[in-house]
Amino acid sequence: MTIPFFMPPGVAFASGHFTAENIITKTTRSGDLVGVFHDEAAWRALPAGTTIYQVEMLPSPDGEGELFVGTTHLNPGRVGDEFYMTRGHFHQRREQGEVYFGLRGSGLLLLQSEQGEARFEQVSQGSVHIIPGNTAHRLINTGSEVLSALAVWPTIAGHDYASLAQGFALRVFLWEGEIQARGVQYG
Ligand code: PAN
Ligand code: ZN
Repeated sequence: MTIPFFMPPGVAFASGHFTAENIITKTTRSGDLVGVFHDEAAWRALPAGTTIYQVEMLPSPDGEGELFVGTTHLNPGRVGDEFYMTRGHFHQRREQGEVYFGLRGSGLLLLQSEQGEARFEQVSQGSVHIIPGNTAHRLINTGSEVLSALAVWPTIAGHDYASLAQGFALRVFLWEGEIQARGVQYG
């Protein structure tokens, strides 16, 4: 008997690019990241149209129990001394977690609790990151290649960017030729 089958979408694990119809893409440019980088003068000097990262996603149905699958491609580069990074967010539904898989490039996943405790996980090809609920997350590209990470998260999770208006408690810079993290002073 011939097995009836449906041809599922595919992902090239070397790059994170999907093969499917109706891929959704979103580009985040320097000009979209107001107030995200520490060195405002360096950020202003960068053309607003500079692509910092792109997300490609498979279309998914809405609703409880459904999942999104998407890849973030974060370019290498720095604004002043600070490495390119995603905006970062809590999920609107705070209890919802997410899984990231490192595919190429090298960088850091910055995780932060609602109490403001921050920590890093090293992202590289094959790394698996289980982001618990109630945890804000941001990717930082500390390498010289594109950093691509595949993510799976509940469609109901939503994104809350506003709660991080003050930013994360740690920033990552290239300082005297070394990758260094620094605590952020507020006030
Ligand atoms: C990811 C992120 C993606 C872009 O798909 O949305 O890396 O980062 P920002 O949303 O912070 O701009 C994810 O974590 N989804 O939940
Ligand atoms: Zn997320």
